[in-house]
Amino acid sequence: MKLKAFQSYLRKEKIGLAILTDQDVNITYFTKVKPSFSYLFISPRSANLYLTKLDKKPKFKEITVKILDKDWKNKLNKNVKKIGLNYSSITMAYSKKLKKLFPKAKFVDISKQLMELRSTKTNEERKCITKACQITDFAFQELIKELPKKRLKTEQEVADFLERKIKSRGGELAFPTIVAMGKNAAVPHHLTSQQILKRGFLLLDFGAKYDYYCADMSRVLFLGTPNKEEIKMYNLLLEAQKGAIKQIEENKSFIELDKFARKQLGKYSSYFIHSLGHGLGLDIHEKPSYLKESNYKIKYGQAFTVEPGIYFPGKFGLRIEDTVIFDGKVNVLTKSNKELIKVKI
Ligand SMILES: [Mn+2]
Repeated sequence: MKLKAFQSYLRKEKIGLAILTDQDVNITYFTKVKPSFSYLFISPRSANLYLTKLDKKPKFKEITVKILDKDWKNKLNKNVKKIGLNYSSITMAYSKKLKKLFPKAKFVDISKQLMELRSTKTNEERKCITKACQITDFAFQELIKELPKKRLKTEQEVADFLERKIKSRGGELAFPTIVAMGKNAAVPHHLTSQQILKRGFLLLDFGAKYDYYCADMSRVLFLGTPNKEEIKMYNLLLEAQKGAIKQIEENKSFIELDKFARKQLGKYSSYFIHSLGHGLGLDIHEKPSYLKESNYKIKYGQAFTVEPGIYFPGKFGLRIEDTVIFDGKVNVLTKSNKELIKVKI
């Protein structure tokens, strides 16, 4: 992805070399591969991916592949004065090693620049996120067909089913699937358990990952027949979610969008205990953020979620979430039905 843009940043900041280490997801960002072990060295003019002999050697136009042989360190240019490291990924151990390897260099943090680059997506990234969302929709659709057959008995079995369907379409998991029955859903990050399915709201928060890119979606089903109060709460949340999506426009701040959703919930807004969403891409949580302190505005190419929720401890929890991408207008990429689906039990 935006390798050239990153290199011009290095040039501008007079950073002779940026080093990304081992499990840094930014290696995948620039190379579109995920080696079992690697370093990526990027200078203003070149980029070298160092691999062990254990991985398949990828072919690139703009990146040279080198092998971590016995004397790879001796072949490095040690005269570089300023080296950029990703402080939010590198371990202390690697940082120490590199400081020893380049004793004359000054080290600076490049984490912010990497986050900013990734906060708006290229067309290629957009395609991967779109595909991840399609696989997510597919798994949900299959679940809707499966649930009335009453073969799935527990939260865990529902999660396993969704995950199997994701994998059957070439996807991986963007994060561990949350399946929360009844009062379990009052904990937004409930750990899927052996809880037996029964009458009540069933919350699903899950997503596929395709070509390293994440989708994120939450839906709530009702097992059995909901009462008036339950339908009212669900529809209140649904209107807030749809309303917030309609408010998306260029240069509006994410804080404002968050505030709008809260206002829609009226007296129930105190039960909305997290922010309205998050950016996503290679990571399930990345920039842009809805948080006050980061003060992001809606820009072309951003991919993010819109996910208001209300949580009543000891009773139930609701969250409706879509993944969207902004390209002058809002595109909702997760297309699964949001009306309250009732499943006979
Ligand atoms: Mn989410």
